[in-house]
Amino acid sequence: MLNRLKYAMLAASSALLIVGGIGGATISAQEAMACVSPGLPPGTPTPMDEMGEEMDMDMASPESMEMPAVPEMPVGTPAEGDVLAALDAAATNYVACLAEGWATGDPSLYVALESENMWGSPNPWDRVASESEGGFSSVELRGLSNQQVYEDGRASVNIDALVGGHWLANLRAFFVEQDGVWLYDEEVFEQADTSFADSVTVVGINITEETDEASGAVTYAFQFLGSPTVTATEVTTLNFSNQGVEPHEAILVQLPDGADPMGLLDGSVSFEDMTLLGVAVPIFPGQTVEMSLLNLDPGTYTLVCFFPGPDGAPHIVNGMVAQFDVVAAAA
Ligand SMILES: [Cu+2]
Repeated sequence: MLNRLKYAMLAASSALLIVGGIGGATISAQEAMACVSPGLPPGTPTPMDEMGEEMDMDMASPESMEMPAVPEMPVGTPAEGDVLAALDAAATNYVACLAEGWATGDPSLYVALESENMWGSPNPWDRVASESEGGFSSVELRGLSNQQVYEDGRASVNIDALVGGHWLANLRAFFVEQDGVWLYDEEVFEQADTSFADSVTVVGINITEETDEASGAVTYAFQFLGSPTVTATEVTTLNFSNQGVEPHEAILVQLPDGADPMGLLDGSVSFEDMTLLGVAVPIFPGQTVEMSLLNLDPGTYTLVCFFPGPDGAPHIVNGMVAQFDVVAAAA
């Protein structure tokens, strides 16, 4: 269950995918396109189904979760003309299909628009299976910007999107042209532009690792630099600084009132009880990553990391969970 949760979280976070730059045009709801997707042929058996337990174990091994260092962003040149138009259309359609797929529970709508590179598997049903385990409920395109083309033939566009109603995601989405169609190929989260907001609160959070000299056991923490009580503003930006040597993630969720987050481990708090609000993944050693949230309601919020440590246990088991409260501003 835990492995499935972690996998779902990673999958959900990766599904979002769009980067937004500054100055992108806002796309109104009226202009939003309907999803155009060939879909995937039904009934294809998935290796994930067949592998079952084996896959779960694989996901839990530190080796399989190992992350590379912070990737260097390629340098491109501004996209123009037909390529620019095709890129914007492909990104807009992808987000429309993502929204429709999440709403209808049919991930094949957007998986069909992804290249084989997206998940390292030539079988897109692996992706469908992973996407079927839950995640965000909605995605709304806010703007496209920073369209670029690269020497390897790929192109990228930053997608600025509101995910699940609160998360201001900004992703650089890479596309590759195959048989005349621009397919979603890779996504890298970038910092959201929050300059539109009248009020922004930045919450500094260090991610720390402490090793017990005697046992070698590592304890992890989300360490708030200030108070873990945050006054509600239009935008709340969580600024994560990884002070450790392992990669981490920050998953922001809301649990039922009064629920103990450790219940995520023993199953007393289920998936279905939890509302996923935003993700920052991965956060490499030495890296600072921001997660910006729009109009967080007053309440208690939970941050958690499911990345496995050297012992194979998800970091939450060894301390990587924290809560903070959002309180209404004084009238
Ligand atoms: Cu972690």
